[in-house]
Amino acid sequence: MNTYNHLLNTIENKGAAYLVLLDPDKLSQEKASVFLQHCEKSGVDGFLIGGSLMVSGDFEPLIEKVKINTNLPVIIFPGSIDQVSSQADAILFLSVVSGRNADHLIGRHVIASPMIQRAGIEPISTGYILVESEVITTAVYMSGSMPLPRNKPEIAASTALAAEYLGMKLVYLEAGSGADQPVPDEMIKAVREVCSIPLVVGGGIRSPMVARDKVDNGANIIVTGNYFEDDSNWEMIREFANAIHFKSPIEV
Ligand code: 1GP
Repeated sequence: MNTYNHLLNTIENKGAAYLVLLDPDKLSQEKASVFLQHCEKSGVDGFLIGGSLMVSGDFEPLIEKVKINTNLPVIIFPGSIDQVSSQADAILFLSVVSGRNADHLIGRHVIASPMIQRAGIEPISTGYILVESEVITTAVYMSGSMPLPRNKPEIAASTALAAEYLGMKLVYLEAGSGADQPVPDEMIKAVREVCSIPLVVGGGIRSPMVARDKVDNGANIIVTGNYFEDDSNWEMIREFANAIHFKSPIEV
């Protein structure tokens, strides 16, 4: 089964899917194996790997580590065109549809497409919507585009619908890694009302309750990253997974 269908099945069977974002700059090689195995045992459905700006360059070794330590899918979440690897299962083929920077709407894609085809990994076309947060996030800055105003759910809904009509397979509402405020519930609801493709929500989600609110308002896939950079929070992974998998929580 391809990764997109795996995500669709997970959404169908568990209510919603839970992906953990791994930032190669932040997850130490020593701790990675323990963390990855813990994620799998706790009910995580897959990993996103990548970052808007990658400094350390430990991208390939981290994908390899996931493959050695777990059976979960690895989906590249690329911040730039050098984040393509044949070791991954899939790549989010992100078009920053909230912005008007042609390079991030289609330009980089022209360069990346042959690389993805050569790598033999599954591209999952994704309408990526950067939502305004209190601070300028790395994703907003690096994309050179204006984020969508957080108090304008109707713009988000129209943008997401346009992405669906363009044939994209996912819509991703992104508040930005480490955002003070996650994507507002009203915005998720407005997008859900008009869109039928799965809706990914990430950025600034730091509690199972907030994750569940996002799902209750229409998110189909929840992404968390930052919160687990502190290993004292690892014990919460199962609680996140259970809050998100409302149809089939794991017995504790
Ligand atoms: C993925 O950027 C997010 O969409 C991850 O955000 O690091 O704030 O959880 P956090």
